[in-house]
Amino acid sequence: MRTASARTTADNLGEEAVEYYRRNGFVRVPRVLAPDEVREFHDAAIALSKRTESLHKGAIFTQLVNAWREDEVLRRLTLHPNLASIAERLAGVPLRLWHDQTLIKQPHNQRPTEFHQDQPYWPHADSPSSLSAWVALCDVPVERGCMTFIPGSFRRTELRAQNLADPRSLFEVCPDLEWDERVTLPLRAGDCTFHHSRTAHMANANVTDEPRVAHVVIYMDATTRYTGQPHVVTDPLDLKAGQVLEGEMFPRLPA
Ligand SMILES: O=C(O)CCC(=O)C(=O)O
Repeated sequence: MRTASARTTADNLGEEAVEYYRRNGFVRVPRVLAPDEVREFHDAAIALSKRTESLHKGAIFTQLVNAWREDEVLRRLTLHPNLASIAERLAGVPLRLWHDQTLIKQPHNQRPTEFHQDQPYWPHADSPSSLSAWVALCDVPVERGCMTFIPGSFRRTELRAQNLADPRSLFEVCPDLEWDERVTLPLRAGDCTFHHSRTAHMANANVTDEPRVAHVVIYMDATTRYTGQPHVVTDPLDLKAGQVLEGEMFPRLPA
């Protein structure tokens, strides 16, 4: 058991963590949630996965998008002021919620999430600082599917979308990234990694007997405009290309 110590907040997060994030495009932040919160959010994520259909239909993960709209407990996690305050300190600009997703890798799922950048999937213009908080709701050692990042890859802003089901996709789009350093970050329950939306990342397969339960809160620059590109979050909304993504679906955070 890990000994209890203080939660990390935006106020006590060291300046070296902020500098590390700005240099590399990701950072590990321990203890963003208290242990009793982790248990409550973990159980809510598992319960939601039993009553909701996964958006992803393959074996990579069970993907529950905009869980905060479906479940009051997960809503508190997605809108969590501590997560949002740390995200804002790292990004250094005002943020909004873009969306969340609960991602569960089932026991022995056999499939990694392959290297990709997030931003090319999104219908976003004017969002240079968007980032994700990937929160571990259980212990996530390497064997359960923690994240691996390529430092500095967020500077590759020109790349077309990569396929997270194809292990060669990122390296076909950008061959030189194949030879860059990779950093793998196991997490204890309640820890978090933050990654910039252009940071190339992957997650291992879960080869353990327990599900890997992660909840990802995705923040965008408060000024982000809609491009009209198809996306599951924006398709049902009556939006016009060029408008700022704002309103109740995209609240300012921290509130
Ligand atoms: O958790 C995973 O398997 C992948 C997560 C991911 O790609 C993301 O949060 O952007």
